[in-house]
Amino acid sequence: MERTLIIVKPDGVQRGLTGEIIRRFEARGLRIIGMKFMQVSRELAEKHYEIHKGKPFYDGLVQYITSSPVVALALEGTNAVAAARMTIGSTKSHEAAAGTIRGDLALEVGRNLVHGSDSVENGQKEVALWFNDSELISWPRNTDPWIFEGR
Ligand code: IDP
Ligand code: MG
Repeated sequence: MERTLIIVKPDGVQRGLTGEIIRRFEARGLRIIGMKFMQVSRELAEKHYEIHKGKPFYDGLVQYITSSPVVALALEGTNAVAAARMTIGSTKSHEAAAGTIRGDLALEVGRNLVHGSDSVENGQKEVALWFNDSELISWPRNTDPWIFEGR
């Protein structure tokens, strides 16, 4: 099953949108296998955003994600990565389609509320970076056969 790491970023938590954001992923059918409220360390932020190192927005990005608590979620589902990215919307919030989290709730790229893994490989890697095995729960959800055909 695909996995994706979702982060409700500091602006989402500060604005009281945590529930609204999680609701959209739950309603989409993705299964929560891990969730925690946490303060991101500089070390974790730098590892997570390693690929953006050297870009002009990198320092601001690390500052943003460590500025205040976040809620991290590990989600599982068929097509979890692509489906979550569509639910999140384009990186530049002002260009994100209406109906997406960013398109409905955000205006700027540097305050775009939420992170979602960008590939199946990164979904597995990021979930492993943010969660210990003991923080992940593999559970059969009673609605799974109504969401995942043939399971
Ligand atoms: P994504 O979150 O849609 O996958 P990425 O390109 O992976 O977007 O960029 C990671 C994060 O870096 C974005 O979500 C956003 O918070 C921030 N970011 C990206 N581009 C810019 C920029 O041009 N200015 C300020 N922040 C940016
Ligand atoms: Mg990204």
